[in-house]
Amino acid sequence: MKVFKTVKDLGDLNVAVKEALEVKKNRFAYKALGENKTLLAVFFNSSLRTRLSTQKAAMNLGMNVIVLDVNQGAWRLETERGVVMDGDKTEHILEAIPVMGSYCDIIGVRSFAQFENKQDDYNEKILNQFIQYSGRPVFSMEGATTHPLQAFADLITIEEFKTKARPKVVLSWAPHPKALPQAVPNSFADFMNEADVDFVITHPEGYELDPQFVRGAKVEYNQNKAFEGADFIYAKNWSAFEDAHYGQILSKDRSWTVDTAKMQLTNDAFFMHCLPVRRNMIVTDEVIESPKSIVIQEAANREISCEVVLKRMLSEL
Ligand code: AN0
Ligand code: CP
Repeated sequence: MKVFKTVKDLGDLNVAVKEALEVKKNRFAYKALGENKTLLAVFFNSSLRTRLSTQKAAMNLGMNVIVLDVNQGAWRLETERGVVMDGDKTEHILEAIPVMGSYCDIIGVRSFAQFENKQDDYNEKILNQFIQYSGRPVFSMEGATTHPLQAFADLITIEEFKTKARPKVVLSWAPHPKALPQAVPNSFADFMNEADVDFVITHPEGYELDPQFVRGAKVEYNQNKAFEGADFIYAKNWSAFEDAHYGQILSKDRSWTVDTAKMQLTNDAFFMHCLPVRRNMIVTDEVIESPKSIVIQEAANREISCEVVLKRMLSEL
């Protein structure tokens, strides 16, 4: 594996999930694979889970790890080619990326959507420059449009908790005070469309996601109706994708907050969220603290999803 951005990069999803469950049984089994190999994890944005789980996965594989927070201590980077650099940006990303590549064997990049230019975001302008110019295998630690390590961990979690062959999985929009990217719901849809689940997306009108990720999934605008018979509720906020309102907040309607009354419409569903989550906006205290909430187990599986990706990249170096 040279690149990890979408579900396609994993190949057969059943094989990938089996591999993940094997890795989870003995996460130190491949410790020799990463000997004298270095992971560079580059963060353009904040992180708790990705930062820690990625380092842990690399350490499980015997790798050395360097973490760079671009906005804390590195030079300010120019990302546009052809500009006269007479402003506050000291270094161009076209030098910075190959330099970073020279110190490591694999690179992880977190670079969120900036909501300034939809095309730049949906072309993964920053992440793709790392792929093009670093000379190293590159994986997304949440790019502008996808968060595949999260969705892979989500799928592993659903595999572990499901009690029927084909569970009903509902991705539900929920309110949030700030404009958030579509990366998490895009990747969740991307993975669920490939998995053996009955997948439904529910959101207010205007929050339609990119059709390349939604594909044939059912979209139900009535949240209560969508929740009926669900085995997993996956809550997440996202901002508008459509051109006219790209990156904007169209609604903060708290009637979409996941509460106990809504969970009672489901088939005693498990509650999932990628975290970080705003309580009593996205989900009530009661639901997230209930025994059906599996958000902590879900976050723990981030170590496993990342270990599978690193293991595959290491084995092809
Ligand atoms: C980010 C997002 O919604 O993409 C990261 C989630 C993993 N969330 C926030 O910025 C709160
Ligand atoms: N779920 C997730 O990616 O969390 P962080 O933003 O804390 O890494």
